[in-house]
Amino acid sequence: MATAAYTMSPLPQLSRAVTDWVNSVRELTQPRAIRWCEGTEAEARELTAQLLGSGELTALNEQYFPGCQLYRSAPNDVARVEHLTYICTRSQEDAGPNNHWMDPREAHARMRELFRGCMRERTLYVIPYCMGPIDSPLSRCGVEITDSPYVVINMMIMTRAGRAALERIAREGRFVRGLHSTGELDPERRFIMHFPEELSIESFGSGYGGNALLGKKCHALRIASWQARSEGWLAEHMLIVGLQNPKGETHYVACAFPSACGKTNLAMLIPPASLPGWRVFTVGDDIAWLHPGADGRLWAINPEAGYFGVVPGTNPETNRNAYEMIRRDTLFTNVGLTADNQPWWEGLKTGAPVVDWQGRPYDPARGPAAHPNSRFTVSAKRNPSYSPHAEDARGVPISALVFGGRRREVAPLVYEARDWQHGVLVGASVASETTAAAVGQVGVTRRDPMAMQPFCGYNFGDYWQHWLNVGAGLARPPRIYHVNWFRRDAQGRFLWPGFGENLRVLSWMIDRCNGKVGASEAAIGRLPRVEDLDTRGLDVTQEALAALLAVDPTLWRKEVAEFREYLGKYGNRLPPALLQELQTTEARLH
Ligand code: SAT
Ligand code: MN
Repeated sequence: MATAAYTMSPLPQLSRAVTDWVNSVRELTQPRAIRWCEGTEAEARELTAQLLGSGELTALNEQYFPGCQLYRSAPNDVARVEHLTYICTRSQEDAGPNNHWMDPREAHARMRELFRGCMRERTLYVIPYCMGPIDSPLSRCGVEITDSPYVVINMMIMTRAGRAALERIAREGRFVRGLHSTGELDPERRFIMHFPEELSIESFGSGYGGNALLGKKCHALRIASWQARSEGWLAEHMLIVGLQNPKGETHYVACAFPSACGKTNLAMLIPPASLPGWRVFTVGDDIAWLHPGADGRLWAINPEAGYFGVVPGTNPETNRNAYEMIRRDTLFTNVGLTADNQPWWEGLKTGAPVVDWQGRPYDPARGPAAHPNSRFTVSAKRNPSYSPHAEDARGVPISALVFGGRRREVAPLVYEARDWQHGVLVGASVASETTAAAVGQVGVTRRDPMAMQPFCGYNFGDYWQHWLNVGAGLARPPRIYHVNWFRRDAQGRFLWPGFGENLRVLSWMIDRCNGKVGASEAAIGRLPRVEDLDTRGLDVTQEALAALLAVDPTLWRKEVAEFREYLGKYGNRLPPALLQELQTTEARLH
């Protein structure tokens, strides 16, 4: 029985397919009201005012943080839950050993029971959204249904949400269906289910980030990676940054690092004073959709419209752009507060916390003031380094792809793949120490191919084959690199200063793309010699530089043996070309 009254709006008339689906969800979830999101600023203001009124949001200091609010999530709902995230394909093999799998019939049945009547006394929000510039043929659309107004205001920042997206859906007919309810926020009744064959997502029991903002990881990575394979492109966990050299030439680079490994900082990099004349432009900080262009190059769009970034550590020295960006019109989640109601987090050099992220009086004995995975949500337009080409319908051409992880040892500062095929092996071999972005132990090294371990919506074996196919079709493929900003010395100290200084490594890559600089051949690929890097004004000793660029054959033989064992899980889905590349590397190491 239908219980909801429509808020009068012409939106339900735009797409029959969307309205039919909304009606069937209404029957199942029994909301008190339905609200279709137009996507206007007035609507965002009204929702925010409503949440401030109900106490779900706290207004922050108007003088120093105008238009900013604080949201506190449930203390047991602060990160992605990979162990409760499933890919539900008819065949388990298609989901692959890299995913938790459930039969789609069983998953739908379970979710139906969770969703049944779950929105009684709540409003059902319909959020039509477009991932990517609204007029780009590379963009794809979806609709999220949710009972969380917090999700609505996040989605309005993170995507192009509202009427224009629904009009596009009405024209195209195809959209990803995402159904979300916070349920009771009970970790025992929490699931994030993906049905790539149906282009749909069902998420229950969490209100946090990647579990609940379904346009982000669920759609733009897990479902989109599946869509991308069938359509001949790549959906990747990559930032996109434009680097303009002192001569005025701009190269775009896309970099894949696991969550909370500095993608946002690299995307907003500020050139060090010792490298004058460089400018850096952000296209995206988390996700890249890469399409082969008619010119044989790879073209990238950022499907997102905002940033959902890690707050702790942000300060004027680490990322001045981000620090400035989040001082107005920003939604903070799970940070602490100062006595005068300013947000506070670890790594901020000013102010002092009096309230922690759970709203309790701050007591260092109880842990940090801000949760290590506390986040800011802010429009990309607030970014001082936002690229003038970020909204280009055709995207930006990519000169280099970069993979990386957080490794104390083994991986050198940077190396270059011999060619695309070898580059796919390099990407597949990424491993990284875990961070607070996902529930679980922090700091253990795990394999994270292409930084997509939590996000690839199908069997990694098929995914690597798809990567090989895409590269084979490119007349002018980007060069492929691996970086490690996190290498340490025997005392555990970082060898590389990171942040703005990373530009020196990126500039070597660009010079390589232009054939302007040398490299030395190593077993694992090509490395810069110390003299190939621009080290003017760099405060790193020669010994540290040598250590950063060293390849220890003993450690690497062990690394490659572990990787070979890992690949074994993929059995006959493993592309033979990848094994061939592995053999080549092994032979060179012996
Ligand atoms: O998945 S989230 O969007 O919550 C953040 C991340 O892990 O990158
Ligand atoms: Mn991410």
